[in-house]
Amino acid sequence: METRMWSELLEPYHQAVDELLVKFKHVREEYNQRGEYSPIESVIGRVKRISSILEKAQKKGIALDDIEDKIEDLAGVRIICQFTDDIYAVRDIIKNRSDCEIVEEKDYVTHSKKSGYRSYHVIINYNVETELGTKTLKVEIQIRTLAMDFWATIEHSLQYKYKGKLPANVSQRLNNSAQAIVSLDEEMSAIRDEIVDAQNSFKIKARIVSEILNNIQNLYRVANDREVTKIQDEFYEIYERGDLDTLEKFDRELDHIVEGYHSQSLPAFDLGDD
Ligand code: 0O2
Repeated sequence: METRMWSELLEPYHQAVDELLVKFKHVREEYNQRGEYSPIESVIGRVKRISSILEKAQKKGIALDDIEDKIEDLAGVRIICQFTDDIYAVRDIIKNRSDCEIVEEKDYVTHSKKSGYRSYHVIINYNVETELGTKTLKVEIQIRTLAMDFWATIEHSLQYKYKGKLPANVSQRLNNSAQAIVSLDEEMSAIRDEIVDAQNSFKIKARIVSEILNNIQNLYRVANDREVTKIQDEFYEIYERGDLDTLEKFDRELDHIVEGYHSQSLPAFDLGDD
């Protein structure tokens, strides 16, 4: 196939990956905006390199004309989660979307591959709107935890280095580390609530601090400098104490002060994020 033909063939797959990355990032944002824990930690994607396509086609005896039908991961999206349970939550999110039709599922999480590889794969039919009309193509979505991703990335590099023929000692160590990854995921799941609580507190604190600083900045435009400096010092003192409840109370009180100035119709000021 000529290079130009490859580009034409792969262009809709690039579009599909780009679109799905945006969509899944927005799913995560929606959870964050609602102040809820997002089962999606991060999303990456790629279109398979031509050299990898040729290699796979050769390995599986696929004719070049059948590539689109028979290679399901020309477009690949990887969704990384924190905990094993999140993988199934993400699978359900995909199931419920009207723009993704799941055509195949491979659960390598419960049934790991012989290599020790663990990940949940879904193959979807996805429509892209092209200049030539709607094109339905397959996208492989790999869903895995951070720990599973770490293992798979290392193993993939080693397989590449040794051209698929891993020395026995490396293979043994990879097997051991695959076991360690299973234990790590189990341990993390056992303290999931603690971890999620800590992460939520961190996010809440970041939001409150940003609100307070925004209000203080706005007060500088309308209030007496000495008064605002006093408020700012008070904020630093509360911040250093690190008590979230007191910080929240201070935030509410500051809101009242700002509203007070606002209702006095003093110069309008921006209460949104700068
Ligand atoms: P790349 O470079 O990631 O694109 P198979 O017949 O098993 O070779 P198939 O039928 O395409 O492959 O489906 P499968 O087994 O679900 O694997 C699809 C993809 O999952 C692979 O794509 C890898 O990305 C990943 N994967 C599967 N098994 C392993 C494994 O043992 N180790 C690692 N690190 N990744 C794996 P490609 O095309 O093989 O590779």
